Amino acid sequence: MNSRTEIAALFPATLYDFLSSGNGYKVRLALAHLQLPYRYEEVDLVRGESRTSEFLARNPVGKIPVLVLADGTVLCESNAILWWLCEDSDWMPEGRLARQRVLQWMSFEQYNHEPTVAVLRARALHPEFGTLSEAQRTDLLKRGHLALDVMEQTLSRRPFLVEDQLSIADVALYAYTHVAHQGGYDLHRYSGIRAWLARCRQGLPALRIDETPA
Ligand SMILES: N[C@@H](CCC(=O)N[C@@H](CS)C(=O)NCC(=O)O)C(=O)O
Repeated sequence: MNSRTEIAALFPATLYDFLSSGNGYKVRLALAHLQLPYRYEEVDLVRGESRTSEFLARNPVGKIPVLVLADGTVLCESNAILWWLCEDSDWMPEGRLARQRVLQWMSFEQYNHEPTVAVLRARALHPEFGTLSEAQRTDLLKRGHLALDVMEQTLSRRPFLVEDQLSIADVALYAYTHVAHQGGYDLHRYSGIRAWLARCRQGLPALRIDETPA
């Protein structure tokens, strides 16, 4: 059995997710791309459903997305799930150095981009998560724009983040960048990022972030 066949045998899976989540959206995009069947289970974060004992038994960190495979194996952390799903797909470059670059961008996403860009958007979409002070908002806007500046430096020179093809690094960063304006980020100043978003859209499945998977 090759590993794609092994993976297919672990589906249908169940994805625990929250529709507006970019972290969940990364996994939804990969599952659609690989045409792997799954059941979508909404976890209402506004109602605290990620902190119930039932949910914490699956992921003690109390966060979606969580993918539960048909044999009961539990996968957590959006980028680690992306890696597991796509390791031997056309969304993963082959060279050792290219894979290092993929992980480098995915680490950047989790450390510099998501904690700023995603947080302001989440607070704008879901005021129930709590309000931020003006100083906190200003700081997140500044640090998020710094992360976008870093992406722009690369994307004004090349079509995708790693080599010349769409990879899971692009998927990881597309998820919150394409909706960054919802958190107040100004994408007009980033022509390289805007052109990259359009290129990503061409290679990604036609599934919007706010669209419940079929
Ligand atoms: N590093 C995690 C972050 C996941 C995350 O922050 N999930 C948020 C929604 S986007 C969540 O579940 N929050 C619920 C909570 O903290 O109670 C990943 O990439 O999967």
